[in-house]
Amino acid sequence: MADGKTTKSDTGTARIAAPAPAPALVKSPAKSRPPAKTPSARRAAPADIATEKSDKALEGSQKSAALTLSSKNYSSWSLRGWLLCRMAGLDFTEVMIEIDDDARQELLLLSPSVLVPRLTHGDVVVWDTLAIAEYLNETFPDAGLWPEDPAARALCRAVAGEMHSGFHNLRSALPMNLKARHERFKIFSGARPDVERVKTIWTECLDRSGGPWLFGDRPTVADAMYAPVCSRFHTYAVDLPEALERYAAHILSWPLMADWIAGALAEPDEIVELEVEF
Ligand SMILES: N[C@@H](CCC(=O)N[C@@H](CS)C(=O)NCC(=O)O)C(=O)O
Repeated sequence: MADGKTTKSDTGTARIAAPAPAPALVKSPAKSRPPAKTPSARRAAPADIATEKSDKALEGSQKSAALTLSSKNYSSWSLRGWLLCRMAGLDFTEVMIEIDDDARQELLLLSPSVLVPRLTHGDVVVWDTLAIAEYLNETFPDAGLWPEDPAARALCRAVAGEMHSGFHNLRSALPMNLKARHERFKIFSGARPDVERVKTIWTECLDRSGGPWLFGDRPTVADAMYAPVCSRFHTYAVDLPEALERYAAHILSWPLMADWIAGALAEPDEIVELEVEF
């Protein structure tokens, strides 16, 4: 199978229409990023900066893009990468790795980490979810994937990084399974500190920003990183204080999540080999 340039007929991949910019992603004029500090002689007027950003986004939107994913029901990293691409407004083709497909190994091997998600954009290939987030942020600066305020941005990077590099016990004890619901699930003691740490992070971010997203009135990389945790907390009926319950419900009713969940529900049931950490 060729690199992401596969056609609909031979892979069953779906072309994703460029999303209409969701209201939450539209930058309000009052919040637009201040011009970068440059020597006064070279300082660009705000209008020039806006044009520069739009040109960059236009250039980015003209390249063909494909995102390699595995199961929508089970693959939390696929979900994170997919949310980031949609939040950036990228027009991309989904290349799904079918579980029993002979092409699975070949597709995974195209990702140097042998993991998904993997994004191709023009001749750029980028894998690993945080690297994808940074690449999308640079290519689509208007999408505001990171908060504008430097202190909020630092915190956002820290909590996104914490998700990316940690929470191993939570991930293995409470695997993502969007179709499942376990009302009386007993959380393995080793995973409880992870659950508590997630609650602390959400509380700190929401108290600081006022919500409804972790960093205020628009979704950022942190929300994409923690979206699968919201689904896990729902699946395993994890008890949350009201404010965090509200946040998790906000994420689960996010139109992008609804799109993803619809795809997950359409997948074949019970892929036993994936009823483990993902
Ligand atoms: N640190 C990686 C983690 C990616 C990862 O673990 N992906 C899993 C799916 S959620 C995977 O590709 N597993 C191999 C497989 O699907 O066979 C990232 O940030 O992208």
